[in-house]
Amino acid sequence: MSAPVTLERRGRVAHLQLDRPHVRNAIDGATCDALAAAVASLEADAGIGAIVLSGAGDKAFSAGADLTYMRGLEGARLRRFIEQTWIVFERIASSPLPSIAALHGYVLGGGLELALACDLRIADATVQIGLPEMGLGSVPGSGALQRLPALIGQARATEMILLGRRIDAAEAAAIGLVNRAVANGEALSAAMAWAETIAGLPAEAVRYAKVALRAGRLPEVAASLHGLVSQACHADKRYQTTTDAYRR
Ligand code: CO8
Repeated sequence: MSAPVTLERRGRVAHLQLDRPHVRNAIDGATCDALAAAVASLEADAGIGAIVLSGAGDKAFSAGADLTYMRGLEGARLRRFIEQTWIVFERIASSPLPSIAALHGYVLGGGLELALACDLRIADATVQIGLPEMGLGSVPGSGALQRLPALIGQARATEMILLGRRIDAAEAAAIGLVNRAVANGEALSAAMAWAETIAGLPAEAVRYAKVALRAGRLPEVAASLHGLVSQACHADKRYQTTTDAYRR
């Protein structure tokens, strides 16, 4: 059986690809395990500075949770799988490595929730983005309830969750669900270009920027954290070199 996720290193960028195009890159337990293992190995690799996530084939980034797989699970095993998707997606969101989702075709349900766990999203003109869970008698259980309102606001998130309407790239970019809309077939190359830029930045500064962006907005916490973060980044050799050059 072929691996559900492929991993390719291109310089300092790792390209992770969901590789189940025959089921529109639907996500099952083995896919979650493979994603978690890949992220862990990349974090241990000092040569990697950013991750790009995409889906194989021309039809979909991901059509969401593997419904065939889910139908074979009951009770605690079903609950464990949903919990597993939540944990793996949160693992990606909280990773010190920044991640960019390159989206094309169907980006549905758990597929959108995986994309929401990434730091940035780029969509090509073929995307159809939506959350069909409510129509299946379920709720988005892998992070959309938490991440979507933070990204596009409560009202729009509620609309997407309750109505399940699919949106296109232009609308997704207009509401901030994706950072950029690009032409058909260009999401992966655009994401790789951004990833190369980010992977070339000082890793510590990127790591702390991610921590600070995710941290609570309490002013006291933000102020202290900002002090720690800035101090740590200013201690970086590259910053010293830049400021020395500025003084000369
Ligand atoms: N899970 C498993 N198999 C899938 C999935 C999926 N999510 N999506 C597509 N496939 C399979 C199809 O069964 C089909 O298999 P086969 O060739 O053996 O018949 C193959 O992929 C190709 O599918 P289509 O022929 O339908 O391909 P199209 O390109 O015409 O259509 C669509 C693609 C629109 C994505 C369509 O396949 C579709 O609607 N898929 C289901 C999308 C969906 O509802 N996903 C689930 C979202 S909800 C979620 O992720 C959280 C879990 C919710 C809990 C639900 C409790 C019951």
